[in-house]
Amino acid sequence: MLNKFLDLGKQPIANGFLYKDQIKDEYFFNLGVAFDEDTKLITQTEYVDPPLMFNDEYVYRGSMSQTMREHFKELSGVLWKNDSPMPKILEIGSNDGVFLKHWPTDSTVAVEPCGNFAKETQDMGYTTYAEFWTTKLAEEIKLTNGERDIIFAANCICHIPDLYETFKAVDILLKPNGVFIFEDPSLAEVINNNSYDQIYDEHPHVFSVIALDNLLNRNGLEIVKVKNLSVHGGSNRIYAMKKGVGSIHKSVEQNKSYERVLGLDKMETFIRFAEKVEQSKDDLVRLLRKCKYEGKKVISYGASSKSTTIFNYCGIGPELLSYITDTTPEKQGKLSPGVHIPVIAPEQGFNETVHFAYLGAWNFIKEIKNKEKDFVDGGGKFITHVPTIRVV
Ligand code: DWN
Repeated sequence: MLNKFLDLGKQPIANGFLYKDQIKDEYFFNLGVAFDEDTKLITQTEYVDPPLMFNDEYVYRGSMSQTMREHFKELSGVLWKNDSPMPKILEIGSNDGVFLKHWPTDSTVAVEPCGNFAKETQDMGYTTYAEFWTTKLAEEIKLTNGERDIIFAANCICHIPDLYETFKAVDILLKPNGVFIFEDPSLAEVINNNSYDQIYDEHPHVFSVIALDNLLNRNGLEIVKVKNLSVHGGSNRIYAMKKGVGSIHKSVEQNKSYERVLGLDKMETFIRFAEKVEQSKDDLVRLLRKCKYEGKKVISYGASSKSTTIFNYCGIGPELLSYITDTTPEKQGKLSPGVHIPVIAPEQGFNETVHFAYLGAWNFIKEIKNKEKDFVDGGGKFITHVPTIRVV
């Protein structure tokens, strides 16, 4: 049974950056968040149809941050050591190839429903299926390319509404002793950081290890290891295998018991979370209005999907944030989804005229602070809502 605990209101497609003449056709949906008493999964009350989000015009590039480029390089080094046989890998949701590029083209297969990115990795030499991940596709790949030693997915599984279909498809394509490795934002960190902006159309679920264990178990798989990661504001890398094949590492029970201490298996926890979300909204709007009243120039740094949730839920538009700077060419020159704040290149607007920059990409705070030393030295300040509204 689904118990709704949070209403983030009318929201647009989080990555639906648009031109002025597209405003009249902009798509909106109601973003409600619920706790499933049966599986303990945090999920949305209404799922957006995937092709509305993931299509040939998709704009998010995983390789835009140095942190993520290094993250995938390091992981690739862990998954394959020079003296071991090269594993046959399949990546679900390969985006612009930020992970894929560390693997040989002849034994690696990719699945990417966004046609523009599928073409990029095809051009890099990888067999890329420009399709959504389904049992039918898994059967086809098994016939054509063979079973896989490793099925990998980063920031992808929590994007798929039907988890039963997803896990069944993994079970079809995984070798008997193969490993399914996937990483997604951690519910524990979302609760600890009050980072409710991790919830938007592309993230129909936010995973706890408890919920994933329940869901994988119902589909012939089980978690054998969990690694906590710092990326994207705190994520978990889950290692799963076919049931009964691998030995279970102590990290699985450790994570589950930590989550029980946090109350991630109880509705009351999420009711309290919803109260904190509302408080965060009031505090952010108050701070931005104060800045405006004092004549300060405030912009946003990083046109993230996460900030789409914040701006639309809080009702923050160009009257409070002059513009957003972002390094992604595909977002520049457009308006942000729903509230229509102009997005420009950092070279055009991240300068000494800016007093405050709201961190839309707070998850890269270290990287950004290092990069923007001149801004900070010149008296510029960042604003973040994580874990509470503050100037840093
Ligand atoms: O799961 C998802 C995550 C991994 O990526 C997707 N559903 C979509 C996307 O979410 P996001 O847009 O919230 O991700 P980021 O990586 O937090 O977005 C940061 C944005 O900020 C990007 O558009 C790049 C930009 N940026 C920038 O302009 N200057 C980032 C850095 C580090 C910078 O220095």
